[in-house]
Amino acid sequence: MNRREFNQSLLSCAASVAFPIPRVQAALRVDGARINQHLAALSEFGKNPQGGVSRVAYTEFDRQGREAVLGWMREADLVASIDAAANLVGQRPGRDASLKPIVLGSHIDSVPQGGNYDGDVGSLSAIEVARTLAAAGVTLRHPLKILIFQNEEGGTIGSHALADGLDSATLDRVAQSGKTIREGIRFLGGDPDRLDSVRRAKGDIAAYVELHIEQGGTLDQRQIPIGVVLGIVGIRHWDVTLEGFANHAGTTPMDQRRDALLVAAQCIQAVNRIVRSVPGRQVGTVGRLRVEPGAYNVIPGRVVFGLELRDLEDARTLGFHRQIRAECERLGRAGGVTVAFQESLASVPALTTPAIRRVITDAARALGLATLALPSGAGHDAQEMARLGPMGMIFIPSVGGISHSPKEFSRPQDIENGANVLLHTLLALDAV
Ligand code: HGY
Ligand code: MN
Ligand code: MN
Repeated sequence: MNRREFNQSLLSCAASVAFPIPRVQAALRVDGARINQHLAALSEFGKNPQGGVSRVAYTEFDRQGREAVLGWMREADLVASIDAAANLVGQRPGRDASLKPIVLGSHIDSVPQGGNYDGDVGSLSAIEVARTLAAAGVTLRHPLKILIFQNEEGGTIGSHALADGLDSATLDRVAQSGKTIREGIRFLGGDPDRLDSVRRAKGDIAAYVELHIEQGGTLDQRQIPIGVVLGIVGIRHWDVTLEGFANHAGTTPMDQRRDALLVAAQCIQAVNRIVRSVPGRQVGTVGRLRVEPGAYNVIPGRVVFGLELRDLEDARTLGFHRQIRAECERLGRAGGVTVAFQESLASVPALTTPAIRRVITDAARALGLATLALPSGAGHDAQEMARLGPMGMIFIPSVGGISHSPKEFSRPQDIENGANVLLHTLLALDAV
């Protein structure tokens, strides 16, 4: 079956669905080849020799990638700008200026040694959706806004600026790049002294929809092309500081030490034991560890490790935290080491809007694509945007369930499918 026959078959299928959009719009499709070309071009900014990218927020690579995205926004006939929080903004008026905007978006910053798809697929697909509408001469009823949020990986910072503002503790926090968030916002062309200008309130948007790779393996294992997200986990981070006593490694007997790293190791074991002690999808990770003074011949006197806990219910996350903290304090007393927890991130879980889930499911079905409803184990800007209005998320498969890795990969056809579902979800939401 050639492409024209394929589209004709889909058109008849679309007509059979209770789809409130005009038939000519039902036939619209994105240019999947262009999305995949832009993904390849974006992957050059921060490219790693082993594959993937280190396009960490607030680095020169991040800034260069953003410049490319601003250019693609303009090619899509969007008015492109940078807001005070340093988010990239692409907008186009609708036929009815009294309506609130429908927002599409995601991010293009990556973790160190990350992949070429996390955030990038949703960002470039959103721009392609706008370009497809412009090329077809379709003006939506609602204003269209595309937001590429800054520093999603550092704690959904750009979207948090809209939904809840950024307090001084957050602005002064040192990000992965080594810049403070305040310095990073300036570096990317924002103005941390004018953050009030980006603050939004509940009801300021008509809807937010984000396309993203699943980052887990469910869709790939079950060979289902589209995921309809049920909800997004909450994520909490703590910096755990252990203070023992640095001493000579050769002259200090084993039973007279206050070894901060030994107790930290016992605490990390406890994190794993406690999080796995009850059934559920909760996860707990220690991904960062700093040992001082960090020499072969000195007993570690000070250790700081980063604790992350995630669950769809915040109360469960806080329950695990209480158990872990009590156990670490007990281990500290036994080892002559003090233990202090300092919370550094708290993003609350967000359920998606059932009506938008139905629209996404119908859009996929009209395109002949099977769907599966599933939760997101990854955090997203969408959970911040859920504070401002109805929210939905569309997933496409991550091959092997790999993400935050140079081996992260999504198939070009899956990317095109996801972008078409995003396009038809937007058209359906605009029609209501
Ligand atoms: O860490 C996350 O869950 C997301 O990829 N930032
Ligand atoms: Mn992401
Ligand atoms: Mn990520």
